[in-house]
Amino acid sequence: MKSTSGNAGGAQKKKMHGYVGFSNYPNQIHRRSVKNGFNFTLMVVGESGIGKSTLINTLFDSKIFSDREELPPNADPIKGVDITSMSADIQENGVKLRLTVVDTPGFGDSINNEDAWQPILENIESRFDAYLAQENRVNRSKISDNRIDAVIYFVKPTGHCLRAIDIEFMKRLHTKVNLVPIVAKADTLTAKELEQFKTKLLADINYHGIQIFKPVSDEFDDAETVADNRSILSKIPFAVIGSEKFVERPDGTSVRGRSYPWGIIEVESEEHNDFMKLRQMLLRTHMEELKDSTDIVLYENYRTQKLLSMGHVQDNGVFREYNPVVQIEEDRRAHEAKMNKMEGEMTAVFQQKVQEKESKLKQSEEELYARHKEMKTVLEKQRSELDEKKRRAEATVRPTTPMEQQTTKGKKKNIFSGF
Ligand SMILES: Nc1nc2c(ncn2[C@@H]2O[C@H](COP(=O)(O)OP(=O)(O)OP(=O)(O)O)[C@@H](O)[C@H]2O)c(=O)[nH]1
Ligand SMILES: [Mg+2]
Repeated sequence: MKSTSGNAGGAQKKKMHGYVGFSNYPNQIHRRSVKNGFNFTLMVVGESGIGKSTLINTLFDSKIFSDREELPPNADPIKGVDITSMSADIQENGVKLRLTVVDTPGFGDSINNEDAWQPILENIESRFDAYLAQENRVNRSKISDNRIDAVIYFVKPTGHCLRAIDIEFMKRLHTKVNLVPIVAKADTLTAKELEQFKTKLLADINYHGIQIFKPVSDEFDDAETVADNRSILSKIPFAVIGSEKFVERPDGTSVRGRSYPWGIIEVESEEHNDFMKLRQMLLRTHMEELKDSTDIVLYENYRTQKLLSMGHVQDNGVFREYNPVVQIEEDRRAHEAKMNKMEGEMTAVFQQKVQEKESKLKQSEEELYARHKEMKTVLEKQRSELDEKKRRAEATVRPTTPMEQQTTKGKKKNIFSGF
């Protein structure tokens, strides 16, 4: 069929003569986004006391997690992983963000941590399931999205390679969530130890084929974005420190950091740790990419697998462009094929019937012939018997010559004359 645009396969480039206004579209999106606000859901995973709550409070510069209540000395320790979620509405320069942080206290605290990843994976999948159920509803106008956009995985600053629990966790989850591994409490290692530790971690991650979230540039990115991505990439896995406390610098100003007998470590100093790069990636430059990757790649894969496992199959026919001429031709061909099939079936039935009749006729002909032959034999036999009888009868009643007749008469007389 001929394309009505006159340019099948691609749009024509047209030069405009004046301002019509669609270049304002990004501003419309911006206005609507500011009005509606954003959602961002983060999960933090790492063993108890590794600094999860502190880092989240430091990242968002607010008390998302309140100070930990000390457990009474005789209280039962948490058994297994206990997943809790915390939401907060925060605002910056008029932009509203509904932040949800999912905490996983108890991870890695048991004696046997073999299955520590399990409840976390189940939680992530149940959020996908909830989203899928909403998508399948008749009315989809209000879908609440509670899917996890990123997991910050806290690696213990051991200075050695990744532990079995770290590898198992990341291997189990990397296809379900954007993984952001970080070296926690980076101030407990020297700069050299940190550098070596990061190299080892990256080597382990690559060796085990674990996919972690990394910024990627493409040909459409401007030079600034490409440079930003490169500098973020160079710091992965981020080695960070967290602190909500302010410390005094030698010049008298106070900054968030940690103070030691030998000096202070500033949270927001790029020379002291990678906190700034982590925050930049999560909140300033790649939040939308994390959300996109969750929605378009991770959730989509999960959804496909789930629906296939439930027995759904994709009918690509419904996605074809509708062309009435092609459709009529296809219908005609289908009808012809159907008629041909019916005709073939009818011919086969007819031939079978003829064959049956023929063989029946042949059979009765043979029977008739056999009977005829039998009767003929019987008749022949009767005839020969009759012939025989006739012959014998004729022989018995043969006529006498005149001499014989005289003799007989005389004899007769003689017979009677004796009386
Ligand atoms: N040296 C050092 N200490 C830290 C750092 N971050 C947090 N801490 C300290 O570690 C302790 C535990 O921090 P939290 O943030 O409560 O740790 P958590 O991981 O939330 O612990 P749970 O909630 O029990 O799982 C606190 O005393 C923090 O001050 C850090 O970067 N460096
Ligand atoms: Mg905590």
